[in-house]
Amino acid sequence: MKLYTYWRSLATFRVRMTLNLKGLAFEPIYVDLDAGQQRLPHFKAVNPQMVIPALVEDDGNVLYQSMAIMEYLNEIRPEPPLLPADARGRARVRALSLITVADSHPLIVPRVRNHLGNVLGLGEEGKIAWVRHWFSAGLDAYEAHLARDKATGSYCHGETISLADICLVSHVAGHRIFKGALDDHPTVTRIFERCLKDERIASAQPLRQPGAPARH
Ligand SMILES: N[C@@H](CCC(=O)N[C@@H](CS)C(=O)NCC(=O)O)C(=O)O
Repeated sequence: MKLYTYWRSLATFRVRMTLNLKGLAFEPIYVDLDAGQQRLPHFKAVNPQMVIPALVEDDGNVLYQSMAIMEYLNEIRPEPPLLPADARGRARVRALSLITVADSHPLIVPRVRNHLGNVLGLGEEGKIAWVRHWFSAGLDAYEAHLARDKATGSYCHGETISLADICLVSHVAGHRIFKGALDDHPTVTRIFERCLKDERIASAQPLRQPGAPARH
């Protein structure tokens, strides 16, 4: 499989974690988002939406949208399961995942930040404040749900890693890239740190990818 990826891409980070957890090898193809390579014709031919990740299977089938890719990988490679066995558990894990995938991350991607700057005239400081606001709002939602819910364990849902953890880790990593604090989010911090003890997650981190700055 070929994964179109970039060190800082949080959506691609989610897919890298999933591939690692499933023990699936992939060949990375780098798309420099800072240089706008996602808009070049050769990548547009792969994913007309001009966003990463895109995962290309050996027969040429193209998968896109991180949540769909993660669910697909979980179906074709069931072990270890990244969704609970019960319907309520699956609904909870998907709901936690969507706090970042649907309600936070889409607000901070490059094309949104570019639009805020180029079309609406927001300066660099304003754009950073915007990003921090939406990351913090997502973290508040995670913390409130995880802290009050008995289903929360060492991980977001019980004692095994699920899609919710993958999504939470990507959210916290993004928050940190933009220098956000975690002081008010003890449950999120505990789960994030626990997840990073797993090398399959740790090795997929943005700052461990080729092209990443030594520190950010
Ligand atoms: N909802 C999509 C988000 C895809 C997305 O926006 N990816 C970002 C990188 S994390 C991207 O390629 N952005 C390019 C741009 O905004 O121009 C997913 O989860 O896969």
